Amino acid sequence: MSTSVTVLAGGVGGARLAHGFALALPDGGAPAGGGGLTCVVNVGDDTERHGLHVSPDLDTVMYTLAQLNDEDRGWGLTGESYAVLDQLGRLGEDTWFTLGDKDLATHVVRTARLRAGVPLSAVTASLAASLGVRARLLPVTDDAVRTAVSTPSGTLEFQEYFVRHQHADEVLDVSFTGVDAARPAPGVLDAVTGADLLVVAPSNPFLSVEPVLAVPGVRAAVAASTARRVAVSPIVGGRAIKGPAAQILESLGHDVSALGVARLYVGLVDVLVIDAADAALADPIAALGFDVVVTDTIMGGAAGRARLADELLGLAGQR
Ligand code: FO1
Repeated sequence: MSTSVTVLAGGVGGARLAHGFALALPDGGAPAGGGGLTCVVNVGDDTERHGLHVSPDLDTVMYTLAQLNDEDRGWGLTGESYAVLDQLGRLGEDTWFTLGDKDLATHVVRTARLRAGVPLSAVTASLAASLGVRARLLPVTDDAVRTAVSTPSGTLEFQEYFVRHQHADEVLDVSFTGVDAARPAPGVLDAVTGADLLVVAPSNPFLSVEPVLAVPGVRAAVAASTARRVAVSPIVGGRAIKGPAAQILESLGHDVSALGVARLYVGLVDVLVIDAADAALADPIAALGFDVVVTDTIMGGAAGRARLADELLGLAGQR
């Protein structure tokens, strides 16, 4: 029987590690005999553009698992063109959120199916299957949860903060509109409690991981899980691998280091995986009660992702 792995994922870091597991597990992580890969993905970044529902983190994971993603940017599809966006601009629409022609097809189909009453989890499953994804891809919730970022110049909708303002504003607070009334999507709680290995991806703790944990029932399911629970630090050598995690740690008063990340995950996971560049932090992190694994966490290409996933698979069953 193959190991069952559940990854709590945000955008690019989550997608790359999920891809590693899809490469390391049999049949691309397809569910079989209780094993396989499930990705539970943040929807706080979801947005409405030009009347279409866009789910950036779900799409980043889906395109990466389908090996269709733009590897340089980390998001979107490879080989894109922008004829529709150009024309939208000519018609007076804001075009700061870059939607490629092929990517737009995903949003058209998703929006049509949502409007017909199909839940986001079912829409996601069918989109992922159409693109050849074998692993299970679950939005953390079918309900509308939206991340709002409070900055000195006011509260911004997530993509306004992230893309339009290029995450340059100081972050004073992060909140999740709609989260109190949200319910976990079908399959999410079972995937969290029943996995052999539960992995918090090297995603932004405040913008990507917290909106997953904040959905009522999810944090408790992590606490009750019989899985070996592992987090991979998104901070290496005092810098974020990608995105604004370092600035946000600093502006919210945390240490900008793997130790600062570890303090956020006390009581949530058993093992903290840190990069070899941060080996000196292994002892202080262990003193917080974690088992610490020091390894190469920079997942450049497919081989690096599969190697890290393989190493994490070795941790399953050690609880
Ligand atoms: N990120 C950008 O930095 N600029 C963009 O114009 C942009 C467009 C975009 C369109 C579709 C999509 O699925 C993702 C897109 N992203 C873009 C990425 C996205 O804003 C972030 O990576 C995530 O929300 C953070 O995890």
